[in-house]
Amino acid sequence: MSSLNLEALKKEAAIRAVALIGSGMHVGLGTGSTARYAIEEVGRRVAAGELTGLTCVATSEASDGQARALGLEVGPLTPQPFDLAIDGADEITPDVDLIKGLGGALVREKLVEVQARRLIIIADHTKLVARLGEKAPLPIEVLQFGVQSTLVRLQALGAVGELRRSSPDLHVSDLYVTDNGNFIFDARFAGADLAALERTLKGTLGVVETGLFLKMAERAFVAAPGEVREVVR
Ligand code: ABF
Repeated sequence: MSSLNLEALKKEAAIRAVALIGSGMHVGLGTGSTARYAIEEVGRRVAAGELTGLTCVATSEASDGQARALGLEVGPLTPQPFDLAIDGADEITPDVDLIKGLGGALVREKLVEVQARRLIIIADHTKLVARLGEKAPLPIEVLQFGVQSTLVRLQALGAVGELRRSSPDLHVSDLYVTDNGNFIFDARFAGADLAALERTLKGTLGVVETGLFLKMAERAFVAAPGEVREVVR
């Protein structure tokens, strides 16, 4: 499938999710190329007068900038629950368990989306998997201080991987730094039950957060050629 068609599918899924937003809602805005279409559609609906009184929180500096440029009211994360949060994912199981974080925003995404009454995931069909870890690595956000010691701890748990670089260009060696000033370790755990691993990973010194979003999402709109499937937990 051409990348152009894949972008069209992402946009279709995004429009379906944004249709769930009503005036006056408090909305979490995700991060990544699919979430970008959702933010664009929210901006379109607000500009058309279809939505009023929205308050938003973005899950990354990039999404914050895009939303503000579209005239959306974006504020800091407070304990106020979100009526709805919309975000992308890297892998989606039939139970709507997710791997997220290839967009580098997993910590802020989890902090926002854990407060959402409804977390709606949007994706193209390439994100569907039977089991987490099939295609995508598991991003793990780690502190910069003592990072090599943290990697030794993760490798002792069976993790194989590398710290994410700021560019796929082999000549660029500097490491990707998240909005929170941390590194990301993209890890693979051969055949492991990632859900069982989540608690151990969260208890590992130096680990800030993992890209496992388990039992958090209500549903996913997954666009495939000719249809948008709804995967409901
Ligand atoms: C964000 O969207 C990240 O958690 C996830 O990695 C990314 C998916 O990006 P894209 O929509 O560009 O595939 O939520």
